[in-house]
Amino acid sequence: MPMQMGFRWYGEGNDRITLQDIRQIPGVRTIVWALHDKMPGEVWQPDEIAKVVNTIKAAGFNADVVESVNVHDDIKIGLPTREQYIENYIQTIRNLAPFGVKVICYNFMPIFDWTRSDLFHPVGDGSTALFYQKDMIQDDPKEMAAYVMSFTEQYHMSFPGWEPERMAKLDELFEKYKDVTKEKLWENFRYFLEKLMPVCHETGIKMAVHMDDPPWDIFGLPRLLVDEASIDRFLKMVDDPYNCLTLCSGSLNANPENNVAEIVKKHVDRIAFAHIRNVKHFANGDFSEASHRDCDGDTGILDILRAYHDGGFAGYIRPDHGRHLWDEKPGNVRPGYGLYDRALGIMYMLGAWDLMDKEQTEKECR
Ligand code: DNO
Repeated sequence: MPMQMGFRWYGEGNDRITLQDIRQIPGVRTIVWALHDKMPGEVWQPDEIAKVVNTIKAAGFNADVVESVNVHDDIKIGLPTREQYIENYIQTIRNLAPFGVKVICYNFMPIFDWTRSDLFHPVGDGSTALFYQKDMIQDDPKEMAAYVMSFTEQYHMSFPGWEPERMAKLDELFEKYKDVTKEKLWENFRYFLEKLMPVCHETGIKMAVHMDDPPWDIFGLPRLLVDEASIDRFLKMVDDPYNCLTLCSGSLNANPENNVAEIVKKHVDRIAFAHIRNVKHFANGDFSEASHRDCDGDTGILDILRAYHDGGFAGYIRPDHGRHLWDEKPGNVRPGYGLYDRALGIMYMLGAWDLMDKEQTEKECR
């Protein structure tokens, strides 16, 4: 099967972008979806799944990729209560399978998902983008959480991984994580995945872990999937074709030392889902997200696309965060998930892909 282009959609009533809008972007086959009102650890029920999947399919898309089924902190911490949460996760996988789901994207980051200091930072051309100011994300996690929660309160918009219910218990959560060293977290990760692999084989669903974003420890919390060596370790730790990656170019490349194209070449068979995002670095360690165009950032988007293409990538790909353009602003757009820049990103990626296809066909004909 060839690569399939996807678009993340937050669901009816939760996303201003409609499936009809997405239909007008050339080449999109897959809607990347989730039940966004579910807390980590809850079972996704068949009737709730059916409602969303039927809507997606009625609009002419497949619903092959879920992003995310979030992992309960007790599993990451390794508490005895993890057993029930793992059972629930397995039940969710079983409930998703009859609807044709092929890939579950998730992450194993302690407490916080992606972390940024400014969600609407001016890029310099009138647009805004997500921005990471290194010296602001050092000591006080509460300040960061309060900043993200201010958007939730003001605009009635909650962000996956930043559930207000969890953010309200930050002290308790930090206390629970205090003995979770990096090695302990790896061990808990292995435990979780080994329990899941049999049901993945049974249902044909791949587990595709997202990279840690940014790819370094924050607020004293360990982060695991940060570079090529840790990805190698992860894939070897549970060496199973259903234990896969959501390789996020922008997350990894926030560290300029990471060469994402090389990682793609090495592990293309274990990448179930590709997130393509471009990042621009600043000398002091700050970074800004950028358009998908190669020269607008430092991620090496064209080399990455070439590595996927020439490696015969047959998974799912989606534009990741885009800038906010043309009147997209706080209150009318989900940070990073506007319509326009992601649509432009798709056209850029498909342009490059079509050209590489054409070159290859011509070569083969000669
Ligand atoms: C950022 C996203 C991540 C991703 C989760 C997966 O915008 O790519 O939040 O969905 O880390 O669990």
